[in-house]
Amino acid sequence: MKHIISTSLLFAALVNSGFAMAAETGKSMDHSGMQGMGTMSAKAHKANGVVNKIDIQHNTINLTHGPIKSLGWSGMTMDFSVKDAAILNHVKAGQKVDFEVVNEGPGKYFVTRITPTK
Ligand SMILES: [Cu+2]
Repeated sequence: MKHIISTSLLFAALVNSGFAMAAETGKSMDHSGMQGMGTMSAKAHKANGVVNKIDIQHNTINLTHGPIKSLGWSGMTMDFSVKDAAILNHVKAGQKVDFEVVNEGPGKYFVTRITPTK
């Protein structure tokens, strides 16, 4: 009985250390991944387009944008979210704009900068 207990404890210890190592590896991989993203100019994808509609209440802007090579996108009309609705105060519907998009996961695209095209 004592032997069985100590074996299961050893097994548990091995499993735990295995998980700990996996977690550690995952962490360091995430970290290096983030560092890599950081060096790529904060992953801001530059684009241009035309403003169709601004929704301050929902922090969204609908844009018809040109191709965004760095995202592998062709031109299209779509909604973007913004984290800071204040950036939408400087543009209006119908305007040509230059903007930057940050991708924070599947389907999560945020406009972080937007200015009227000069
Ligand atoms: Cu698009």
